[in-house]
Amino acid sequence: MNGKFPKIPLFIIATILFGLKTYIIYRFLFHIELENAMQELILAINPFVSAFLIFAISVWLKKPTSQMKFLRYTALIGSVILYFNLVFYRSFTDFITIPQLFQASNMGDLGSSIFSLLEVYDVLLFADVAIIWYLSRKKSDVLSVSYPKSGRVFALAMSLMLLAGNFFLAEMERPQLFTRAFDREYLVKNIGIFNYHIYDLALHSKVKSQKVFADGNELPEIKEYVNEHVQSDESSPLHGIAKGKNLIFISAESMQSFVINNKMKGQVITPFLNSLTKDDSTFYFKNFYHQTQQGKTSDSEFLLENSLYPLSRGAVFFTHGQNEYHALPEMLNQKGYYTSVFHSNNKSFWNRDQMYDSLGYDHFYGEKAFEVTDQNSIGWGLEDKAFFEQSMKYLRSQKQPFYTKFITLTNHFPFELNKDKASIGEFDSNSKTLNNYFQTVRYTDEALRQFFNQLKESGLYKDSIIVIMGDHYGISENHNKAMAKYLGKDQISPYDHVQLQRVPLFIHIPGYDKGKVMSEVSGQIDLKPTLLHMLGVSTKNDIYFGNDLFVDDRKDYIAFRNGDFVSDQYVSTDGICYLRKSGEPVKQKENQDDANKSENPCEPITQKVEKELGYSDDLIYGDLFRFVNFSTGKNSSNTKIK
Ligand code: GP9
Ligand code: MN
Repeated sequence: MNGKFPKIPLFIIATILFGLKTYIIYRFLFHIELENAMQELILAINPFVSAFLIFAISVWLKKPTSQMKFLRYTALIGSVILYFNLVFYRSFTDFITIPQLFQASNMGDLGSSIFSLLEVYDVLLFADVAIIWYLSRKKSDVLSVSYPKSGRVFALAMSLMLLAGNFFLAEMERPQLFTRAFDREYLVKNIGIFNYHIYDLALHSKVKSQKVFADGNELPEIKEYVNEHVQSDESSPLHGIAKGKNLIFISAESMQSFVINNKMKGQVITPFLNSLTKDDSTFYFKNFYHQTQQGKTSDSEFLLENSLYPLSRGAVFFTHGQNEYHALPEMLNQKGYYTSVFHSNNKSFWNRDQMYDSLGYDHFYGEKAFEVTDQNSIGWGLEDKAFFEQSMKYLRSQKQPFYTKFITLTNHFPFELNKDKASIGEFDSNSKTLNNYFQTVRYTDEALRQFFNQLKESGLYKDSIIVIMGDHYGISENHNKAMAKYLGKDQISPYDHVQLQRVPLFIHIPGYDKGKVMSEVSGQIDLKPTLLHMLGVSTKNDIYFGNDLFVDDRKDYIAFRNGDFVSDQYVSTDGICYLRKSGEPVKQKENQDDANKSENPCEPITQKVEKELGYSDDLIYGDLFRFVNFSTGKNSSNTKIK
């Protein structure tokens, strides 16, 4: 009987069985969204690649019994890891991260409901382990392998090649998958859950070790710098103007300033926002810049809530979601505010679920809080009009005063909209992206008008201030040619590119009548102190890198994450210093020698920018806020390292 058993090595059988099981779990038990055939393919391949990678290690074990033991225990451990993730997923629609594993509250939540998360058919998920276990015990003599060294090396080479192939496809499908690290679901669907855990472990260890070496001694220097060069003691004329009022903040997806008060083929693009620029109750900032990097929307949120810079690589929401912060929601909570976010997307996207906890939000209304149907969704999900409409019932029942952040979605790349919902035509250029953009921008503009009306109807309007901000650019450099056509230019110069990073900012104060268009150079880093001061909250002991937008004593530049900047007089980008008003490069003396190098007028500001970015990074990497007692402003030396 033994002799007739087909001689397929057990590590191959295990690869097939375990790979298949993993695929079934990915495909049918996790709700992973697959947008195209390529994603389907990657999802089908990666379970087998991971399984082969692990099981093929067994060929290095000489004794058949050791090989068999290795295979059955690896299959068991792998299955338990998968199953834990599945149970966790059923509760949180997310994958386990190392910090979450040690976060008592998360596991506590699971503890009470764990039995409701188990299904009878789950037993079947261990069928492969049972088969592998049985075969490894009964057929060890025929199913073990004894390869010469070359065979073993071949198996290893094969594992690595498969892995490289998988990573290559993943990188093709989702460029910068690893550096941007924006979503666990993307990672799992592209590289598999086991590689994801390894990645998570590596990231976690890196973050942890940077933290361990920080002890708070860096703080006095940073504080001294911000006190001297950034933060101002000047009191804002609008200090306390909205004391006790609700703060409604709207992050307008991919909204850039170039559409405001502008036309496309003779059609007004944003009639509602245009009307706000002329409204007495509104301050409109026309030289306001986004300062985001790879973390896109999440970076803009980070800037808003903390007045710290996002990181130059990766999304700080993802990499430092466990840090101690002293953020806008937390500070407003302390003043009796109820704080929440409305955003109809998966809660784990950009690691928002974790980060919002760290920022101190009371509640996050994610995708599940909304009724999303085929009729009311497109592209990234729920359309903005339905989003605001459906949010009203929650908003009305919130305890006041509240700070609520809304994040819109419809105006997201690739700017899709059903034709019957579009109020203006398309642009015509070689870029479908730019052609579509105007329609979705208009759609969001209409959704905002509708929301203002609903706020008025609900009675909330008069007790609130409403802030609308574009989160980051929508039209990237890839569309420069089309953009030049739209703007009537020959080309988009580096200077133009910087100017295109302007996003609109509106601060609307019902009942106020001295609003105007503000032309100061300003950026997302300025929001936290500005809004806190308007709500009458002191920022005396706080550490931040922006300025109140209504005081005169401001640092006169806005730093971008890559070290470029815009100041009152200059724009510095690509190592070239331009005059801000004219866009002309600053003429430097010819035959410049070392002595007059400092005559580049951008240079002193560049140095300040680098210093500031470095300090902000130090605060984040070292998780230094855990050493600060913000009620006294003193260092608290006895804070334990988390
Ligand atoms: C997704 C939304 C858009 O939740 O925030 O993200 P983005 O791609 O703009 O960062
Ligand atoms: Mn965005």
